Amino acid sequence: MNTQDQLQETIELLVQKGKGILAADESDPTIAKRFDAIGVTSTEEHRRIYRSLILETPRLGDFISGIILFEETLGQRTGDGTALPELATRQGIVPGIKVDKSKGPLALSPGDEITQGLDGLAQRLEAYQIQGARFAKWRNVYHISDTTPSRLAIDANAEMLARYAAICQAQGIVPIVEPEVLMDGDHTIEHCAAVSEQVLHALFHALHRHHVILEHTLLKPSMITPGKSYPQKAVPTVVAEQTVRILRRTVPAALPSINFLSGGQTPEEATANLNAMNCLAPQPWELSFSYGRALQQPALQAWRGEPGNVMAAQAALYRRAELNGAARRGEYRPEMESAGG
Ligand code: 5MM
Repeated sequence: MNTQDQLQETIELLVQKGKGILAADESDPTIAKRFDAIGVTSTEEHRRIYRSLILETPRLGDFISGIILFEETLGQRTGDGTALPELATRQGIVPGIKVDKSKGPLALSPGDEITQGLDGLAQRLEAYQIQGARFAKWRNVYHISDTTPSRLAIDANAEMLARYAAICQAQGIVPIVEPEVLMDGDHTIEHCAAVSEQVLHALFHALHRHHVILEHTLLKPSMITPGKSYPQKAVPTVVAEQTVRILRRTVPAALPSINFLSGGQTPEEATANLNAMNCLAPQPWELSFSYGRALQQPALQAWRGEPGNVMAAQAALYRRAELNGAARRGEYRPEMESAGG
């Protein structure tokens, strides 16, 4: 199969009605934080057990079309020796890989950050492909304050994301581009909208300059909300209107799907906000999810590292995926949160 056909096939597998992507690509420091909260030490074996549990969830592929894995997970196996990417494929879930090497300060630009990982990326992708990865993800972060993100941070980060995306596509790997405008701070929803608009404009200009094929690219943005410390939360209809308004101004119709991150929203908020967007008039792209915390939090709470809790954790994950599947179709109702739905 040539590279273009490969990209097209992966896109068709990832973008399916009623389904979204599960982000299980927490780096070591991040998964350590998640495990700390449930009293589990983050050893390689515990991470293997937990991520096997996720992928062994019966019928997870009903609502999950792709899973983003961390490099370590790509090489891990279940208790019976099945490689985790192979297990994903058996569930009808496309395995993908986080390829950025995490963020750090942007030199001489106080308060801004930049993501690294371009060196050797083409070679790493070849190895990941052999291990089963068909798509990749790279995350940039933007801090909202009176002085950030600076113009420099917006442009430099857009350039990095575009170069990553081009390298992926050259090798037949579908890139997910993730420009995360962080929720930290007490900014208004309007401030978040203004920053997001600039970030997305710069990103799509850079993708164009680097010859990235939008038909074979997925966008993973944050929703437009007030900052976490802003005194009032925005209701789902307001988040939906603000988010879709900015996306319509900045994201070309050629892009097949927008898969949101949850970014610190509760599982219920993330589902309700996605649902509200899918209740608006039809959009040029699919509106879906690529949640990490908003899908996994209830499963982690149910598991707590106890072998006897595995089934309960899987049931919690399946339920959250099912509710987001409903939100994908605009059919979620908050009453569905109580058992049975
Ligand atoms: C923003 O984080 C991404 C989506 O997760 P949430 O829905 O929880 O916001 C997530 O894929 C993230 O990029 C990975 O967990 C890797 O993050 P780190 O910080 O470990 O590189």
